[in-house]
Amino acid sequence: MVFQETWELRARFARSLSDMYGTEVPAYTTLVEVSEAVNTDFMDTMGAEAERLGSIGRVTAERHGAIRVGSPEEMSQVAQVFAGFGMYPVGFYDLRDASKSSVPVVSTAFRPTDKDELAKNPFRVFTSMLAADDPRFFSPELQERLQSYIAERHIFSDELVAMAAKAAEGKGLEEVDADKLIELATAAFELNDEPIDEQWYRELEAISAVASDIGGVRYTHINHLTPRVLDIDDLYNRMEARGITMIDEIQGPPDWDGPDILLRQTSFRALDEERMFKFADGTVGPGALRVRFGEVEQRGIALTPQGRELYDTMNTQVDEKLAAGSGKTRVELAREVWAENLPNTEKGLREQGLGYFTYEVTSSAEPGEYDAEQLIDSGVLTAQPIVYEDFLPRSAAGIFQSNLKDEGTRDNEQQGTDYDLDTLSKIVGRDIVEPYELYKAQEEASLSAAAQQLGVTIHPTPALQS
Ligand code: OOG
Ligand code: NI
Repeated sequence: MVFQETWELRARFARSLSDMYGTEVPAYTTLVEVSEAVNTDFMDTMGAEAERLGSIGRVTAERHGAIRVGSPEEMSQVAQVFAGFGMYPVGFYDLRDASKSSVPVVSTAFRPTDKDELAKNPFRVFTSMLAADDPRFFSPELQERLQSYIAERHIFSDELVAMAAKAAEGKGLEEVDADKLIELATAAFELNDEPIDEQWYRELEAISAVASDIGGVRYTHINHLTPRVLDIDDLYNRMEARGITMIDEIQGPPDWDGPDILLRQTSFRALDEERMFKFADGTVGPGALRVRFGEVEQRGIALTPQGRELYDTMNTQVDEKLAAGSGKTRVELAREVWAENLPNTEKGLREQGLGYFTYEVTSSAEPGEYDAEQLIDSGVLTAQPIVYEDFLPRSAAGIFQSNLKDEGTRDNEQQGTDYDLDTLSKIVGRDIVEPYELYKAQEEASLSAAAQQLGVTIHPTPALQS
């Protein structure tokens, strides 16, 4: 019997979902192939510098998934499943207001939180819960039907939840149990071919395609699986060259003359998928659905709260310039705004406290007190950027939105239901961590280890002063 540790379970789970999704959505396999080619070529051109934001081994295996659940109960169950794979909730995203289309969900991402676990396998799943109780989207009468429809389904079996709990408790599983866990967990996210109640599905779809995708069927499924590339502009062009139409723009930061920051994402549009429907007259037959798509991402440096504030301000400026109408595209304007506002070197980001880094000792120092930057300048320390492991609400809303056929409906006269990090934490059954706390703790730990090793005092970097 071979014991499989948590990270091995997580790596197997990611691989198993990827294999399953490749059979369901063949264009995903193309996306993975093109991503791998982009990464290999980028390595060839850039050499060691290519791995500054993650080893090629990690990046090649790296995926994020997206799933959508229907109720607090399902959210708490899925959290228990992910805990078995060492994936914990990080970040709160309210997509109801981040988008002009009707997207009635609140979300978190389940992911490893420890840097060594992330290095072994960083699988993360963006997980959205339907806000069925939000009166802006659902009338009291519909809300009741929707909630009882969802309450009757059983997506995560007791056996799956129990096996995941055993994995969480023992920090891994013996091989036989591990096989079972992977099998059950993969099946829980597989597309089910049970005929869909046409009337019910279309009733919800008229309000929001996201609502029908979640609450119009008796199962959940992986909505997309996203590989990571080292050069998303190259990927975008190669996909278009292959005749796969991508959404109009790459979401997030522009391609610019400076370090990669946060997260850039793009996707190809959801494809029509033939599924079986049960019609009002009792007959069963094929119909079209359009929910699943392919997404790809490039990751950059994690920003501090000040860095993030600057990012948001720059976005607002770009929006204003775009609205003012200059004939330039969003990306062209963004490049200009960035060049004016954001330092274009890692050193600049560090000095202004905008990004997070870890520090490594590369030579010795005289006893004394130093600023980290001083030690870097004199070759005692080297700095490594901390990669952004999370998501961006605006990009997430953009991804949802670009894949909806129409905007759906929402009644803004009604008062929306309150959700925040605390209410969602209670639902999840575990404290949702703020991303900043994890990055900050990592920078702090590396600086205090360096100080100890050198026998000196290092003053906190600007990133740790807020
Ligand atoms: C999730 C959309 C958000 C991302 O990468 O920002 C997302 C969904 O479509 O369910 O996956
Ligand atoms: Ni995604």
